[in-house]
Amino acid sequence: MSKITKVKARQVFDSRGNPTIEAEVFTKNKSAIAICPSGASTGTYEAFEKRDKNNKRYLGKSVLNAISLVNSRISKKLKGQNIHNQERIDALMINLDGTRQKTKLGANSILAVSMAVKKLSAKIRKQPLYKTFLIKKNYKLPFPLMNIINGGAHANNGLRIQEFMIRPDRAKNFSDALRICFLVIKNLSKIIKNKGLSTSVGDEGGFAPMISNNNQALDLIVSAIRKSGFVNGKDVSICLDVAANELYKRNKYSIHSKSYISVEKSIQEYRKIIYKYKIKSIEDPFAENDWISWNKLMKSIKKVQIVGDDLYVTNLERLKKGFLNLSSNAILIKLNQIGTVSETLDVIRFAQIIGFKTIISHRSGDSEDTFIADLAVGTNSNQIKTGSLARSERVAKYNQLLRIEEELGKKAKMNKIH
Ligand code: 2PG
Ligand code: MG
Repeated sequence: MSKITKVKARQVFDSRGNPTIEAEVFTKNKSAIAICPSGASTGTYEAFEKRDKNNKRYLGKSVLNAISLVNSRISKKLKGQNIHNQERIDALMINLDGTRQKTKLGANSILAVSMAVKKLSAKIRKQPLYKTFLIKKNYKLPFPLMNIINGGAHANNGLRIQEFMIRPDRAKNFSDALRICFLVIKNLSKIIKNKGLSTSVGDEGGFAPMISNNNQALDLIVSAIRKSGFVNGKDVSICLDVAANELYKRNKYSIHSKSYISVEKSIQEYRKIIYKYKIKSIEDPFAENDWISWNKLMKSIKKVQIVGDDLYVTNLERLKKGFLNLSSNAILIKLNQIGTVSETLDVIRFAQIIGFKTIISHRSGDSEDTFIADLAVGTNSNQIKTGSLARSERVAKYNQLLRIEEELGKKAKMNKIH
């Protein structure tokens, strides 16, 4: 048995340049590190991210208090624990915190430690990380939901929809999936440039041209897919994250333009763009408490993946509610929305039992940590959403998936999306 001897945290920076926590967990002669990511468009029901609001040295964004809690209380509690007993370690931290949303210790402190424990356990067993989750054989590679145009809270261009993504539905393997996305992105870059627009990128590496109309963004993507020699809706599909929490006011939404319209009208507009642009997946089409509208949309469209992100916040209770309410058919999984590896795996397990697609996701503020790439393979998740082929913190996850694919060799198969 390998026992934890110490847990140490330090302040590092995320891809937006904001402070975040890196935890390092030690046994007698080994250690592993993990970095906690951070969102911009967060759900109200997410686990709590602890920051030093009153410390002006880092404009209220430092995580020094959370770090000192890891170094004192968490370290003391976990000392002597068996590194391979992830569930017990996570339970000890959950109990030490004692609140529903992990407000005392902060989900950022707890998660960084939880991920580092998982990594160290794999390292000690000399196993690749992806082999230590739910799946023990027949590993499958996830389809990338690759972000190519950024809007909403991830850019300052005025686009209502937060993420415009592509999914290479006919890719034969993961490297081929990346090659297809690469071609579309390079062609999109040319098209954007030819229109005299900027090819600078947003928080998740997708282009952030100064346009403010959803259809204009969708038209650009359709042209790029065509220019790359692919058929939209067949070889490559367009997928969206509306992040509608940000576009909601008094039962109305401003998804399709700046003006607020009713739910019925919003659904009509959704149907129009789904048909016109052959959209295959829509995340957070409505706000986190608007269960009725989610259900209406599910009933009025067929064969489209409807993904709950802020709706579920990787929380088992909310997922159960969504299942009973028939709110969606897929769930976005973000470790830091719930705060431990064990709870995340519980949610994935349940989602797969009820037939939901599971999509492992980065956060808009992310790091070089590639934990989620392994998590996607190790849980047989159909898709991974981890930004564009730009910005190292995004590309790092894709590169890790390429390594895993190479290691699996001939056994590597793509997951199913239908
Ligand atoms: C989302 C995420 C990730 P954020 O809404 O799905 O793309 O964004 O991390 O800002 O919540
Ligand atoms: Mg989202």
